[in-house]
Amino acid sequence: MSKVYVEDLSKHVGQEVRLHGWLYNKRSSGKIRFLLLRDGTGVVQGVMAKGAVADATFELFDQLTQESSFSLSGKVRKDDRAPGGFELDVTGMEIIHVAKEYPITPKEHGVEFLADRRHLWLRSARQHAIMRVRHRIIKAIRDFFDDRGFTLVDSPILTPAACEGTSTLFETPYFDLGSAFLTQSGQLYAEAGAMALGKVYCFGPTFRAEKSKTRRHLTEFWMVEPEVAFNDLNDNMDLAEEFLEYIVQSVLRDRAPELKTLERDVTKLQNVKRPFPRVSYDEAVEILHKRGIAFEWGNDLGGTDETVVSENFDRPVMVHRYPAAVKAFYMKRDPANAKVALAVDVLAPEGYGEIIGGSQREDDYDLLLARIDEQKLPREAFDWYLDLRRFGSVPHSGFGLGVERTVSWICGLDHVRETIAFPRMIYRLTP
Ligand code: NSS
Repeated sequence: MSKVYVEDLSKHVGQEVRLHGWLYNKRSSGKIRFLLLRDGTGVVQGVMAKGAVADATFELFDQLTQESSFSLSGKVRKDDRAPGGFELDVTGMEIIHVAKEYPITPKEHGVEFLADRRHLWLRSARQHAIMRVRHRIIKAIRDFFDDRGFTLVDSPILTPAACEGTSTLFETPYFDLGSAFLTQSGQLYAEAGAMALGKVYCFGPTFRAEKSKTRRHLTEFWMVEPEVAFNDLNDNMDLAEEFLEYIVQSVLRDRAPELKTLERDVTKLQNVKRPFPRVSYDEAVEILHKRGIAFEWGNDLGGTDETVVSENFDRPVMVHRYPAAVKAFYMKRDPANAKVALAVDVLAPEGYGEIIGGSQREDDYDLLLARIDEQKLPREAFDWYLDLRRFGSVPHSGFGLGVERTVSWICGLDHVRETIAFPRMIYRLTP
């Protein structure tokens, strides 16, 4: 008898198969027992009739508690009324492990209660759907760059210095060398990669000791960062919009059932097609003023400001040319206006805020050195980075996309804590 997964049942109609999984639910009606088996690829109902199995097997039903592990053998039958389209006429069953009383029941649980049991919560249908969408997004990210001639050059996680400001660094002792810092972004190393390989990306976990306790902030999150030699800010925006369209359309195509489980309004995602609107920071400030918000030129856009700006559009909006003073040291100033940096943030629609941050990089040695000094960054730690401006410097650009914020937006979630299997936030390090 072949060992199969629920997702493959369509290939085995009329055949006798064996499934392994966990008890999702059960009920009995007269001489028939119904068992819902979930195996990670789907859920199928097993129908066990008295007389169709040995009496001892029929009695086993009573021992099965929620989340007990077991195997079912039976004949696959097509049934259009069944959730997955198939049912199993059970001929045999074996219990693998009887679960203790399972803490997560179909009733409503508080978020903290569930977060404390995240290792079990992942078995729930909603979480299962989110993890499947996340995986598809990550695959789309890799496929997009791999298909376009980018080389993956991963950046180190233990680093000697800050990339995105010194206030959110996680520090750890490092043998005789003093302190190491968990990376906030792989960008500086990706720039070195781009000078060697032209088009590169790095993709890995990044860390920010963010004091922010919001629905958009994690202390550990995954970021993908493409970096391209000879790309200017416009090329960078072209790449970002093609990339986001590709991700969203891939998920729409391949994860429709999951989006349905999540009750996501997919019409909002179908709009995510190029070209995306591009507005300058100045224009964004005007939008805020028109909406009666007392926003001062020179400040960074806050979460609420981003929401107000993005409400004007039905797809992601690219806000470019921010005041240089609120942006990172490595960004190139606009030759037409030294007050602004050649930066771009992509704001997701529906109030999801910034999902991409990027820029054209400062490629002039003297200007970059001046910025490092201005921001009181340690020169020695950046000497290797300055080398990129000493030896064949070229215009180049890149950006970083936060995976969790993207998952949150595409799934339509309230909080990033559900977008990653084991979220890390200022107030949560467990499980
Ligand atoms: O700080 S960023 O805006 N930009 C960078 O780190 C650049 N060095 C990227 C680059 O040009 N290569 O962060 C990029 C994205 C941002 O838009 C969010 O989507 C995400 O990273 N991000 C976060 N996600 C979750 N939690 C936190 N705390 C967080 N911070 C940034």
